[in-house]
Amino acid sequence: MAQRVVHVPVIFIAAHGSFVASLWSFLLAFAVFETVNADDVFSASHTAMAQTAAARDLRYLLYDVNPPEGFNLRRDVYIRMASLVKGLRKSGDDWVLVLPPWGRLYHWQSPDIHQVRIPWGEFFSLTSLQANVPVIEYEEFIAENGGPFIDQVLVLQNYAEGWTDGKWEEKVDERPCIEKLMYSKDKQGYYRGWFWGYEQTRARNVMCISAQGHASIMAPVLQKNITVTSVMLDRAETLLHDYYAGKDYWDTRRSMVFAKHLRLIGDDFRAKYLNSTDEKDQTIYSEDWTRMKAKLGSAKGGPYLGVHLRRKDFIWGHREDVPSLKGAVKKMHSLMKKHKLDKVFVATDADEEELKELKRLLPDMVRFEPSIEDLELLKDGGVAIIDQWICAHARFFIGTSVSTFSFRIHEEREILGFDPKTTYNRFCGDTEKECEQPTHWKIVF
Ligand SMILES: Nc1nc2c(ncn2[C@@H]2O[C@H](COP(=O)(O)OP(=O)(O)OP(=O)(O)O)[C@@H](O)[C@H]2O)c(=O)[nH]1
Ligand SMILES: *[C@@H]1O[C@H](CO)[C@@H](O)[C@H](O)[C@H]1NC(C)=O
Ligand SMILES: *[C@@H]1O[C@H](CO)[C@@H](O)[C@H](O)[C@H]1NC(C)=O
Repeated sequence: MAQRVVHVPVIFIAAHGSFVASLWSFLLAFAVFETVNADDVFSASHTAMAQTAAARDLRYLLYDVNPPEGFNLRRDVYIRMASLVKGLRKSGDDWVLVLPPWGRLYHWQSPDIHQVRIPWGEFFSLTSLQANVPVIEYEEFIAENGGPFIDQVLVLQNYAEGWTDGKWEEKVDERPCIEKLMYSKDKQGYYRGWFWGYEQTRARNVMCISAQGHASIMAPVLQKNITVTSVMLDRAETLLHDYYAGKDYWDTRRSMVFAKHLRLIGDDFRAKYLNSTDEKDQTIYSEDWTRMKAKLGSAKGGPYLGVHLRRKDFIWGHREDVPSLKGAVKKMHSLMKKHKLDKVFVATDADEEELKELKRLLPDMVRFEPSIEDLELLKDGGVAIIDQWICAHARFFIGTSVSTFSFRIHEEREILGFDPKTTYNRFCGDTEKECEQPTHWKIVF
């Protein structure tokens, strides 16, 4: 058990003469530090699990999400799955959550870089995740399981008939597949599918399950109906949060600590270009999320305006809650004046043409723009996290309407202890009449 839980994400990559690479030797030194730390952090849970392990069968929950969903909704689905596994562990078997490798995301289009089969350790601190619920990387699952075989895939779907008599009730049933099955049988009778880009992976059995309700409605099915060792829930986003923004939600959310190398790169960037350090800005961070209990209003933040300006598909649909570039820049100027900030950091997915226009309208904006070498190291997911980390440390933040990318920044700022007035702000569309601002979700400790 002990060997399974302690996993140290060491990243071996050749250094290039770049901003990121200059930090690399330091990061490798840190990897050694985390090895030691990992043991400390989890020694308590090792003992607790070792005691019961003998009486309980080890079982694995795997999951995947509808392919078009983005990075930040996937982070949300993780919270639902962690909650399910916690519930399963309370009664019965010794369930472990297998982290679905990252890759093939619609938004991750940086050319010529390898963006598939990315382990969670490249983006998140595994020791932090493990302090919340037992998790392992997919490749560890293959090793422990004795091969790339998943016993049972359950493809989740809604009910073909919708809500009967317009009444919503929680239910789950085995049903014929509604959509075309994304798995097909090979000559040996195994099911082949995407499986995060692992071509050798196959499933012994696949069936469709209509589910309507919270993640925990799957618990009885996984405990009683299905008894095999490894079960994968595909289309896991079908299940809802058990208690959105409740204690369990926040425990899991707080455990999703960004990988140390990404935080360090973000911190270095803040110090270098934004005159922002944790001491001055009162944003001291604890590596151990269980001790991170900053009071609301205690964080001051760096002397800059943080902006998340979501573009691409958000403007293609001509949504009325998303501003023009001109409108957004006007708002930024007025916020900088109001809060006496002379710097603005902009995180955006704008395409090249829009970016050019934005640079023309806002020549002094600060952006995190990695070189191609850095991008190879960080990947689009790492750059997105660094953008979020820098926005999370700004004295004042404004994001984009109903963007999960912006929502995750709100949560990060809540964890850091910012006054909600500085966090729950969004741009309004140029002609939007009622511009409702985002909801404040308070941490439940
Ligand atoms: N680096 C960076 N990437 C961004 C930014 N905004 C969007 N992206 C990319 O585009 C993706 C947006 O998808 P999501 O993360 O799901 O967030 P969302 O804004 O709710 O988008 P939808 O899921 O499409 O509604 C992100 O994961 C990033 O890959 C940004 O400011 N900086
Ligand atoms: C689980 O088993 C029970 C009892 O046999 C049955 O009534 C139910 O339909 C099953 N549920 C699923 C999702 O297979
Ligand atoms: C950085 O911030 C400090 C105050 O926190 C200020 O005294 C100093 O002048 C700033 N430096 C620059 C280069 O703006």
